[in-house]
Amino acid sequence: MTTFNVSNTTQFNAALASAKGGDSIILAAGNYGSAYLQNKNFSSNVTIKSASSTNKAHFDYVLVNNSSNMRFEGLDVGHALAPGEADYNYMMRVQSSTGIKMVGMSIHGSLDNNPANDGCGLYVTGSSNVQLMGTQFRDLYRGSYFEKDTNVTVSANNYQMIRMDGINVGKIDGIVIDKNVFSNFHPIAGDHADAIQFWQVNQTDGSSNITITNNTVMQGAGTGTQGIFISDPNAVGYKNVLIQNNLLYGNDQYHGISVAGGHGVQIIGNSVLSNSTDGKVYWIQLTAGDNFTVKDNISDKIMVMPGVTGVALSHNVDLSQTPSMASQIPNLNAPQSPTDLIIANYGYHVPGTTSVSSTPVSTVLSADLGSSTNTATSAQTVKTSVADVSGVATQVSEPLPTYSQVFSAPATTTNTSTASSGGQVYGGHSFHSLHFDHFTAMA
Ligand SMILES: [Ca+2]
Repeated sequence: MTTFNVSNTTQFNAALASAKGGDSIILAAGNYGSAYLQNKNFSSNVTIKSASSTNKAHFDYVLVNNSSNMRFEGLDVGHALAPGEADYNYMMRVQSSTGIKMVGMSIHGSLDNNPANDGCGLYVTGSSNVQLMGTQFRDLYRGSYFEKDTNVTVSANNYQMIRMDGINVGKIDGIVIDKNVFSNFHPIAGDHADAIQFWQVNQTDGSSNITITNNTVMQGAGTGTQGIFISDPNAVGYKNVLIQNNLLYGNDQYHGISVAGGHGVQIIGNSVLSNSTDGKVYWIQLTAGDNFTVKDNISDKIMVMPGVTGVALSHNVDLSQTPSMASQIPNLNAPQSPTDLIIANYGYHVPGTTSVSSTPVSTVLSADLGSSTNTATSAQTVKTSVADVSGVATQVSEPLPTYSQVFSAPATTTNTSTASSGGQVYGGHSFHSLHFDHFTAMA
């Protein structure tokens, strides 16, 4: 095990050239420019780490290509867009790689509290066994995008001051999205902002084994976003999906949790809420697919659209049906933190505080959900522990950072150049042209 202490690009490149599995490269604070890490295959982790957690070593751009077993820790990655640089360019790319870990990173655009002038954060494609944890995304068009990957963990990351989407997922087999925090988004007119969005446009295969747990989406000082939006299914769709114990709070939006083309989907114990005077209902909606379990949720509204089959609905609060339940919510109209939105017996709870069965999520995920035409069985509807996602609990040893720990300077509470809560144009998704028309299903 060798530790290389480096303080400039020449030393960094030399250390990389001689590093072996188990070695560490410790970077003094400074600007290391752009890194192109290709064909770096190590037998075990090589750690590339900032010496200081408060004065991070900076890269303008990082590419990891055709490589394996690297752990990036505490690096600052990003840049303001150059004149003429496209806003779909990413600050960091991981492609055709395996065993890549990114921990405690800061990935950002120009830190001027305006995500309308920024590129995208992290793109991971064609890769396996990827972990993204404890990383801050800020001042970005999009936060992170995973496409054609297997076995991905996205945990305890913080998405703030984002223009469009926090997490995007294309074709995937095996992803855990757990304990991430989303707040203070600033879409501009024409954007279709989601905290978490899955789609399958132009993908030749479906997605499977998706776990979305313990995430919180608070509107904060920004514009309300859609929450967990699983859309645009191809013929295969989304198989084996667990959406549990997420808190979604946003105004001026409809899609809190929306699933189209799911096969074997559990939606359990989520809170999907908006201000009582909001003109739009923030809903849980099932659009196409089969074998759904929906229980223990509280939402403005819960809707199962025609054609969806095999739905087991139980023990939910639909505030459009029982508006009196809203009075149990501590501070529905001006929540300062997730605890202002927690009630007993339904919806989101702080992870680890619920009294539920001991069946771990991993057990449910590994259960055979049967053919896509089966209806939900009692075994699938057992309420599961939300604090014991296999593999994640041991990886995250510290609590979520507070906002002040994440960013030394607070985000502006108003952003007149980009805030447009009343002016979004729906259906004009610019990222791909075949986007599902969200409102056709309402007709
Ligand atoms: Ca910016």
